[in-house]
Amino acid sequence: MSNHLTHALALLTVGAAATACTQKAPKPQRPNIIYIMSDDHAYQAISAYDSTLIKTPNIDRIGHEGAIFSHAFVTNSLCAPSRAVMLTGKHSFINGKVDNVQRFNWDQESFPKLLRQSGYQTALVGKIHLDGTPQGFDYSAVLPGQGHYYNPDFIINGKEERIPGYVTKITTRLALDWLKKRDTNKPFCLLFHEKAPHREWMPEEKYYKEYTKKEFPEPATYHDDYSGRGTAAHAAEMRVYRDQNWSGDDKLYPDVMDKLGLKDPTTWGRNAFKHNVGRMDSTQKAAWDSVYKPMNEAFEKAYPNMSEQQLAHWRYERYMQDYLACVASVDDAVGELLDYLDKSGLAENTIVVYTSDQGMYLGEHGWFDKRFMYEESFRTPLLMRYPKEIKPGTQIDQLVQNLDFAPTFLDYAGVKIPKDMQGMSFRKLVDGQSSEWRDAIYYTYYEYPSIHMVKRHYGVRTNRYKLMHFYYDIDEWELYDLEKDPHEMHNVYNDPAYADVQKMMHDRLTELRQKYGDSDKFNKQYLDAYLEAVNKHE
Ligand code: SGN
Ligand code: CA
Repeated sequence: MSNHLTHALALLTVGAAATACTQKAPKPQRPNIIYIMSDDHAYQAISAYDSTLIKTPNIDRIGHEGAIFSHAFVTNSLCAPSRAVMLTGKHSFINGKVDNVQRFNWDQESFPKLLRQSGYQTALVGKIHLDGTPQGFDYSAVLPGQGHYYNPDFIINGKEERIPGYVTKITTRLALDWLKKRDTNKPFCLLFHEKAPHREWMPEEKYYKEYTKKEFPEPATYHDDYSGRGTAAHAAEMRVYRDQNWSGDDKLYPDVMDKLGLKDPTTWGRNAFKHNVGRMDSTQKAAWDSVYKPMNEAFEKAYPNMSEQQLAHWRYERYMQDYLACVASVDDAVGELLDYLDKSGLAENTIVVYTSDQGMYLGEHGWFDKRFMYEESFRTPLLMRYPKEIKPGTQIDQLVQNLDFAPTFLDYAGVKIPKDMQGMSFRKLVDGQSSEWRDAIYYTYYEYPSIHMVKRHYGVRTNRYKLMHFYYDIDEWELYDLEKDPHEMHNVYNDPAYADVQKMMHDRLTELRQKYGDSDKFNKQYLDAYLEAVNKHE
């Protein structure tokens, strides 16, 4: 055989082998990803964690059919920073979005961008709370800023329109519409972000009708006097019985407030009430009045004879009724989405995550809101289902953070995780292949002075201990033994019995600050930029 012929035959063989190869081993099917995140949803209000307050059968389903995380945390307990961490897989001081005020740079790398580049279809529906045009999505339908509960405006692929109805239902409909019209030849990643149950808790009609009749037990620490802790807890302005608005939060009508001589801490509450209720059409408003008017009348009658304790209880119950009613609609939304996955045959190959942008105080320590590194706001719910890899009923107790989402999703999608992402993929942890994991997590918080007056702080948490440093206008350290004091009522910093622990926790803190590249230099830089931005705004 001539050399030429041998060569041609060889080429033919290689070609045939290559074809056979592509036919025999098709690229493994990559999983779809649905990342559901609601806003300010406390784990205390998910029955898979605690069924005292509410039953959330649909959200629970994700955990029962997959995994529930008992120690999931954020790195910075505030809306916009949390979302920036989730997208970039980097701490706030690295991605630059440290508070709700300073700008987010959408030009930086994010996991949706990387998924999209690798052939995924990507969509973002609902609240994102990051200024600028979202990047990395084939489709985006987002609420401007905080968004509204009733007849909300949406920016759909750059165009703003008002959509009649209730926000949780609309967000679900938009997400389902996108899923139905997507290209079925490609895997997809959907970020499905609910506005609810963010303040000022305006529930859907069927649920305010139900929940305004319910009673709720106060948490054990509702009347905390903060004597076991430092200045920061005293100074925070987030007490349900003192700092909520009678109008926007409690839903008292302005004329009732005037008759009773009640004033909100700022004019914001009354304006918010006017704007929120003012968006309703006449049918929505009539339904609202049919429930909230009698409630106002009953309160007007009872108020003169109410003790301070009774009033504090009434305000706690008002908070819980509206907050939990908003959660009930979110649970319905999750149910609709899971049903769709079942019906369309997508359930098996779709990763479904349920989480919140942070935790929330539901009256613990007397508070609402978040921001602190104390457990209720530092922790966040996390449930995850992926029938192909995760065994039903899995419980993960390791310390995971929202920092880990980006690398985890890239790992599942078979996309290389950029070296500068600071989180870790928890894929092996959750499918039981490995239990190797970190044993300490790092936290930073910056937005002060600001609404709720939670002082700037950073800290470290291990499985048992937590060390925090409050700085800027104070210089105070707090140390908690979470095993002996799970409600964090006794700061043991400088307690001789904890001298060794204190030293060990300082070492851990230094180590983590070095590892993630944080320093006082960043604290100063972001403080200056914050003050400048706030002053400009005023
Ligand atoms: C609003 C709320 C605050 C809340 C921030 C940030 N007030 O300002 O209570 O802390 O949002 O929340 S409200 O009367 O306007 O609702 S975040 O989740 O977006 O970070
Ligand atoms: Ca939030």
